[in-house]
Amino acid sequence: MSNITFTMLKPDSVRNGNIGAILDKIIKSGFIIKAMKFTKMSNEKASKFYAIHSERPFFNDLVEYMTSGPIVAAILEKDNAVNEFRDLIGSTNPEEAEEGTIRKMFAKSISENAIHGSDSDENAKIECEFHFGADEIY
Ligand code: IDP
Ligand code: MG
Repeated sequence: MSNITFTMLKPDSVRNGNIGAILDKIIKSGFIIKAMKFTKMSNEKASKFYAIHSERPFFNDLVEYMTSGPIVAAILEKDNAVNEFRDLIGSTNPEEAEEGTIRKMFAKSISENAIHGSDSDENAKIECEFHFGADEIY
């Protein structure tokens, strides 16, 4: 699955009307959409998704933010997808993100940072399967 990654356009991207612009950038960067849904995560689902951060001081705020409105979840395909997509979204903190990256262009802060991208092939597989059934992937 090294050619697959998982993304979420986070609630601030949906609220601020940036779904179209962000998807356009993703597609023009050569990613192919394999699965996509407009959905809202429950508290339980967001807590499970970010379980690795459960001991961090920002965990409760993170779950509150990620459940504050709908998201767009998607599976994307490209050679070396995980690394290529992390390059496209930029640093976690948009102030440190490179010019032209999605977080530089659309994120307001380190907490509300517009978009998620898997950080490894192993996590990409877990995250894709967390959000999508086999019959939802094309
Ligand atoms: P990533 O999304 O760039 O992989 P992670 O370290 O995995 O960054 O953190 C997950 C999410 O938690 C971030 O995207 C951001 O929404 C939030 N977050 C990370 N670090 C901080 C912080 O220091 N303060 C507040 N929120 C944070
Ligand atoms: Mg991460």
